[in-house]
Amino acid sequence: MLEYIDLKYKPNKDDFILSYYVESNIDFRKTCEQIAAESSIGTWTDISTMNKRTAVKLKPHIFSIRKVGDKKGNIKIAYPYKLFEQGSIPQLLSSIAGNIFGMKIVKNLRLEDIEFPKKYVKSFKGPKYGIKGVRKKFGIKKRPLVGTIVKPKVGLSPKQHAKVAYESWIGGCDVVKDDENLTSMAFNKFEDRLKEVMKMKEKAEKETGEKKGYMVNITADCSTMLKRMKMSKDIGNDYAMVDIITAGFSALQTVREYNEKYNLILHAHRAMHAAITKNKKHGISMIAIAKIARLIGVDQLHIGTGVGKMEGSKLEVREIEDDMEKSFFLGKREDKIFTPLNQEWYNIKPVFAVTSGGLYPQLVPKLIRNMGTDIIIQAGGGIHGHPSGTISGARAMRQAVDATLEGVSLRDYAKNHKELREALNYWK
Ligand code: CAP
Ligand code: MG
Repeated sequence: MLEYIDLKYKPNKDDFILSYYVESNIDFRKTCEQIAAESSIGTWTDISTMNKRTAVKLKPHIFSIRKVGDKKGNIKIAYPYKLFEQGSIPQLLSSIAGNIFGMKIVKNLRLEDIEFPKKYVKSFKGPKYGIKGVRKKFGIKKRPLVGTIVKPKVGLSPKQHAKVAYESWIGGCDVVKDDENLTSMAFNKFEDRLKEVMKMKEKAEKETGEKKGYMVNITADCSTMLKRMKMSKDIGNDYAMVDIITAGFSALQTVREYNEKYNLILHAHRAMHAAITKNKKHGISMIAIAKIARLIGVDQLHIGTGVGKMEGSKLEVREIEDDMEKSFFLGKREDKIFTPLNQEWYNIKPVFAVTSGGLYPQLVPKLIRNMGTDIIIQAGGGIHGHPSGTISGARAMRQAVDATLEGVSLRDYAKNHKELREALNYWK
């Protein structure tokens, strides 16, 4: 049987480094060997067809084992570069995130992080705009962008949807997005909505003198998404929003490819991520998903709030944000099991972190304290649920951001900002 555990192995610059949390149903080392085998060149038994070249050139090495119990712990595996197809996320995941999750000998398995080698990073385009490019589009140098999601999620007609978007923009939102499950339904067809909202966007830009953005949700089968990108481009829109998990990484790579000619800002929603990221013992971490999204080249990515209604601690959200923003991410957190890996990003631009989910004015100071100002703050219920309606809701969110940037408490700022005062009294 091939041996994969080699604690003396030193990864070379072309290796992929994978960090996994493993819980085994049998002998721990045996399960680790099987994980390395099944994710690369091996299977459950020795085979007569194995050849020396494969065994030597393509065999991964388990070079680090940190146990936290009899049959569980963190392992790091170095995979040879030649195991992977340049520029193909589907093939990468079919290997390092494929069969191994289903092996009976594995009780739990979580892919914690992936460190990509330079040659692989260079085989991707990364974001077209990145943080700087989006900020330049809006002429917003420093402060967080403020956005909303039109609510109800679905159900409005195109004209009603456009009215909510208009009120959000004149109330102070920079960007307005479709909800993740609004694409093109009988009551709100994609092309009708796009037309109506663009009319309102133009009106809001004229009245406010500010650039506004509309993240239209193009999510569908791949060929329909490409058609919708063209429609968004042709009508003069700046954005395309994609639910990247439900649409799939292969489709996202094609959308990014076509974006070379459409030049849209790609907004990535992560609906369904929690089916694989939430369980801290089994699945794939959000930081690994986020790194894949940055490689493929989304410009904006939902990464959580640390304070709102969705899963994700402040520390996790900040780490993901750092990995999205920095040109070199230093994996530093030493907790008992998981330490994020380093990542040099070379030519890959930073991704704008989108923070959303149960947000409302009161949470803005904590949000900015934890995540900084290079973020896009999105509130749906936190704007359209304001007691005086959408325009006031948008104003209250902008006032909360302005107060925080001026170092003034919301309570003090609310003394002469009615909309914020109403929000503070309404959401105790
Ligand atoms: C937020 C939201 C977003 C979630 C996604 C929603 O609305 O539109 O999809 O933020 O979560 O449908 O819940 P609210 P995440 O502001 O009304 O909560 O960003 O964590 O992926
Ligand atoms: Mg939503």
